[in-house]
Amino acid sequence: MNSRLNEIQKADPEIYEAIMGELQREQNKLVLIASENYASPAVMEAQGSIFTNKYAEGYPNKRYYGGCEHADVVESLAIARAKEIFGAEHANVQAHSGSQANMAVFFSVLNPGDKILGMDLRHGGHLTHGAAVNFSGMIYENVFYGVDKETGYIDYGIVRELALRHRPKMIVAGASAYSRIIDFKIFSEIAAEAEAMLLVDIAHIAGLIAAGLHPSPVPYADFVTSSTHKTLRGPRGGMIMCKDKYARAIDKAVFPAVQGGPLMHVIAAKAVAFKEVLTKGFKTYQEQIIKNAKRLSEELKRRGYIIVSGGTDTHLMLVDLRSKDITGKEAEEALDRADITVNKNSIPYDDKPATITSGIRLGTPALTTRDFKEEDMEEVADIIDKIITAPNQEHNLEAQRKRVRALCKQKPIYGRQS
Ligand code: DSN
Repeated sequence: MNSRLNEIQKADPEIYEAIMGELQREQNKLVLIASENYASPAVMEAQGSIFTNKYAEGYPNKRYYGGCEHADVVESLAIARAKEIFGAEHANVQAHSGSQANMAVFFSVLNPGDKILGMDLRHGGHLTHGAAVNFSGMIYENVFYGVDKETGYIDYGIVRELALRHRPKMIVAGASAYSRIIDFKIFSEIAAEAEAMLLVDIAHIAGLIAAGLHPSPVPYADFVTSSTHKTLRGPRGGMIMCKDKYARAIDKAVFPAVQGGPLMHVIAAKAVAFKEVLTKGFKTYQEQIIKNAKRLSEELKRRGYIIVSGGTDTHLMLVDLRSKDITGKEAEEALDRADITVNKNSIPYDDKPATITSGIRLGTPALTTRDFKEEDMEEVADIIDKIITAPNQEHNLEAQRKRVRALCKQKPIYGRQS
């Protein structure tokens, strides 16, 4: 990896220093942010490739620029592989991000003022599922469902009741901080009953679905969107899948409605990542992500932590810190000082603002990429507990930092460069 940065070092020492700093950070800290991962060297090579130079507005064999013959190969492969992985009728791989994928879906079939029923951001939904501060909340009318206060699970009875009462044009399923299997079949039955379309945003669980470890929404949903860099472990980006009948509308919504030129270097990297998904090792990796998350959740529970919904079926968990007399913000900061990276996160029915929160969200995709197994999760849980128990004692943080360093050294993410 280093050898390719000689040119940056010469041309822009400040950026070089920042990249080297990031290399050290990724190498020497434990990343438990549920939405982050480490893309493979092949994915990063494709993303850093000369395809960054090419304009290719349009779609394969229907471009607005000459010289797209190689871009066509790359995008056609990415589309074919995406369709193969998920069994989709149509795939668009040009969305620059998961948010833009969702925007394109809304633009393809909704009009300003139409009603959307989505999961409340404060209960684990995503900004683009109707939050007031987001385009989805500004342009459309929004109604929200959440999770049950006692169980922490989605209450499908309430989703149905809301759908029949409000008659949204679109129902959005999918979440950023929900640790349980989502029943997409029930969602599709509710959508059919309410005569609504169904969009499922699988950004977080795309890798699990690709590996057959979480039920797929593709047979049930009108539209399925995802980012490509979370459990799927590709480059930072987005994608959309849909039924054939929406193919033209989706392609037109992505380009020219929402975006201009596609990022061909990112699409090349998506194609490489999709090829990796189609290998046998990918399923083993996804299985290990779930095993690690379950073990981490159990180990934290053994140490007196409350996990929202009581545990996890996926790659993430929400830790309710109210029993530990520490806010999410304080926990995030203390963990960071001991070289563990997490994000503070609202828990359902949180009485603290999103800038403080009563919880943290933990995920295992990145640690699993660096080959952490269940037994390592016991050590990780113990370190987290020790930090949260005495977040202001410098000697304690130093002791935990040493344990983090030892784990990182045992399981380096970037060979032995640092
Ligand atoms: N911001 C992402 C996450 O962390 O879940 C979702 O887009």
